Amino acid sequence: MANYEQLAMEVLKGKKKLVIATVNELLAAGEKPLDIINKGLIVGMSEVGVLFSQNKMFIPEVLMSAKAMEEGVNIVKPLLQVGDMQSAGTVLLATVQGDLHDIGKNLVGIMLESNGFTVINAGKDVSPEAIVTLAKEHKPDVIGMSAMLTTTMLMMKDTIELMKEEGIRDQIKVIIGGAPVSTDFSNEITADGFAPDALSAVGLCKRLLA
Ligand code: B1M
Repeated sequence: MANYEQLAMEVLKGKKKLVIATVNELLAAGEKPLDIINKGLIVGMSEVGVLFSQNKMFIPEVLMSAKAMEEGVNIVKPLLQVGDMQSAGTVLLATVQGDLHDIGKNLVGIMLESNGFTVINAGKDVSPEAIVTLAKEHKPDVIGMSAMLTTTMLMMKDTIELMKEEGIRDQIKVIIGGAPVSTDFSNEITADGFAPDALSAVGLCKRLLA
């Protein structure tokens, strides 16, 4: 019988096929899609983070884990989405320029979609200019920026400054997230808020648009 510990271990070991099989088994056993993400896939990826920081795992292995996690998320993602519900708002999501980490940002997108938001996922390594161009085109209610590197988090500030220069800052809320950022940093760069995880991002967007 499949369980969450096993799923987390399979993510940690980058075993893509086993992750797919275990996720399907857990779903067949009646486990909730959100639990599969939170209790299995994220737990495994968090352990990858610990081992990577201790130099006990290296980039090729981390990428295999990331791929395995993505495959698992892809199976549960459609099951999280809310059918024809009226959109709770539109969120433009991007990992900032110079930063290739997109697992967390994509999870934020999934959680937002499953809570009725329309999400425009601009991808990773997205420049301030590209974010502003997309914002002018799609007119989102919120721009959500993700950064995982201390070297790229300053791109969030640059993006907000460019939004001001282009005259669109007043019309769009800005939220930020990712390991190196915080509420203090959010205040410093005049964002509208910081969310420590994907679920908090949903709550934050709801509060900002209420
Ligand atoms: Co990199 N990496 N990485 N990495 N990587 C970190 C971030 C690092 C902390 C590892 C470490 O040294 N301990 C470190 C950053 C150090 C720093 O700047 N302080 C680091 C480094 C140094 C690097 C490279 C420079 C390594 C190198 O090449 N020498 C390089 C940089 C590449 C680049 O971006 N230019 C690099 C590369 C990579 C991979 C490509 C191999 C891979 C990314 C694959 C991918 O994303 N597709 C990778 C990974 C996987 C990690 C770790 C191990 C795991 C990140 C992750 O996916 N976590 C990470 C270590 C760690 O985090 N402990 C590390 C799981 C995910 C669910 O959590 O992303 O935190 P997280 O997202 C959470 C919250 O943060 C929040 O909600 C999410 C879900 O709850 N959140 C938001 C995130 N965005 C949000 C936005 C919001 C709200 C909430 O609103 C908009």
